[in-house]
Amino acid sequence: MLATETRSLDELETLNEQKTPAITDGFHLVVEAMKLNGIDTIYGVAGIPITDLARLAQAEGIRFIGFRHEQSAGNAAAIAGYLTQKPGICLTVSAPGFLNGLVAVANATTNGFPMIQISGSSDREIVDLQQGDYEELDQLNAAPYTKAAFRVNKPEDIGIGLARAIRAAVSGRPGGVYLDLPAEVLSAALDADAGVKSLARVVDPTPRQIPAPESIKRALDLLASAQRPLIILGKGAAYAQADADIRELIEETGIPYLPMSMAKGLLPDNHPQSAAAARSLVLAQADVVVLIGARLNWLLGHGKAPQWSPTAKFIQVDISPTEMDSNRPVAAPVVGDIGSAVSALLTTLKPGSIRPNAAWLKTIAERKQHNAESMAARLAKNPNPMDFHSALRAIRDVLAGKSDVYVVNEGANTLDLGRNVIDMYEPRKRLDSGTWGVMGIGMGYAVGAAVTSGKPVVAIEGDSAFGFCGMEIETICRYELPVVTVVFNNGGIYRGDDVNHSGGVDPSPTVLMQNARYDKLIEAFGGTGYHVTDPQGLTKALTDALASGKPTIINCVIDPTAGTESGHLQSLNPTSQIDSGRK
Ligand code: ADP
Ligand code: TZD
Ligand code: MG
Repeated sequence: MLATETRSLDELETLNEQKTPAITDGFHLVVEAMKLNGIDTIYGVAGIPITDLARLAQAEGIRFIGFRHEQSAGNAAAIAGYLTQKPGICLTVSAPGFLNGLVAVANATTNGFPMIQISGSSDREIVDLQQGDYEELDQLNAAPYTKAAFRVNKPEDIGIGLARAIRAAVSGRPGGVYLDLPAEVLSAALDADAGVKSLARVVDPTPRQIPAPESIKRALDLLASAQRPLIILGKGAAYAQADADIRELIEETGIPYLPMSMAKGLLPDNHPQSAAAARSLVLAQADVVVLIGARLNWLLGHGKAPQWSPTAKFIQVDISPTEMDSNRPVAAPVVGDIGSAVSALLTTLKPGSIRPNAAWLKTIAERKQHNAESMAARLAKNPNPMDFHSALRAIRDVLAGKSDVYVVNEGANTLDLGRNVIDMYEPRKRLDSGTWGVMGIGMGYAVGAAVTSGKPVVAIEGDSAFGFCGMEIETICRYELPVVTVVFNNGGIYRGDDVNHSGGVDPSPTVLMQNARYDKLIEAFGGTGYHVTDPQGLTKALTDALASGKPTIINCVIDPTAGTESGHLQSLNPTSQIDSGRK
């Protein structure tokens, strides 16, 4: 999987004899180690001590995408990892640059995206004696926020260091890995022959993990006993790229399924077996639930009442054994990689042995119909000023039939409503705030998706969310990426109409600049800006922007009173029962 462009050790040795002098150094070994492992892109920010590393990598044919902030570089690397199953590489300078990137490493670990943050660091002797070096920080201390963290202390360990980082990032549940390269290791010289011999090409970095046959039988026996079965597909299922087998399992058994947000499109959202429009009903009434690459975390109400039936039984397909029983006992754990597990389920499945009860399918169909009608009525309203629904309807209609477009989505109302309204038709095309509900991933994910795929990206961003990463529009313009950013401008976090109850002049904590013109920002970098206030204007702007393929921002004015505080997460937002300051 890592071998897009690889060289054998023999080839390298020959090259070495022909081209390079008898001396090499850490910089060259890092680049050679990357090439040996098929790493073709680095996302980063240059500076001491990794400037020459970035330059050399570029000179050697590795694409370097330079960002304005390390967090976005890290997010781009993480989403590249999710999309390609190869660890995305983020390169940062020491201390502050490292810490900026670390947020993305922690987020990648939380979401199960494979990435490696490679950071330069200051001289160990000075750091360890805390003598105050330039950008001094003991960076390996951040290990708890990573899936794994390694430091290379001598140049001949660079190859093994990168190999360990690659394996840690992609094997098992993928995650964010930190690789610390002190400045002195980068500049250290060593014998070129010894250097090349120290490199390592990772063989089979994501070995198949075949589930035990008895776990497959146990799962199928339980499923055969179900009256009201349900399959839940999570982003682990999307990541696994076992699309055809997953679809076959669903269609062969006739079981209704629910996609988690980043699994939307794994089967097209208009698939007749999708129960997405009857979500609360199926969660509450299912008697046997098959989780495929989805965790029973807060996004699924921890698998507990009131969202779930207390008697429901769970089958869980996951690569991580310790995920089982994490929130609720799992009756039939299937531990293995999803590709192998779903294929084993299909092979062992006796035709006709699993059939959901007809009454169950009828109940779901009725609820879907009812909810679809209410949604259609909601979307058909055309309020002035424009609300979230009518703006999203316009985007949905432009994107229908353009299934190659990646959709990035973050914000609160912008995210929650966007997930419900925008249908996806292809796997791994929806990229969003994920497990943490984090803000600031938008532009990094947009760049990562555009760079790895060459396909257009539409980023639907709350105005607050966009602010966390907005300077990357310069990056998007510099690399001329086909990214259209639609800023849902309601003048605030959740809403734009909250007031300062002290009577003072400062705005409320949730309020942003009213009437901001985000479209003008991109004009500073030669991109195209649109300012729209109604669905017709949005339809035209988005259509034109996608046709042009040029970096674009659409400032989409949304009614400041249309949103809900905390979006769909009101129950998670503690409020003061004494005096909330709202009055
Ligand atoms: P969602 O948020 O979509 O519900 P989660 O991120 O909570 O999804 O869950 C994804 C799960 O998928 C994780 O528990 C992870 O261990 C698992 N996973 C990721 N890749 C694979 C794979 N290739 N095979 C099996 N399980 C996987
Ligand atoms: N900081 C980070 C890194 N992540 C967060 N999730 C938050 C802060 C808190 N937060 C949310 O959970 S949503 C949100 C913040 C600041 C922004 C919501 O405003 P928006 O979207 O403009 O992006 P809407 O459409 O106005 O709701
Ligand atoms: Mg907003």
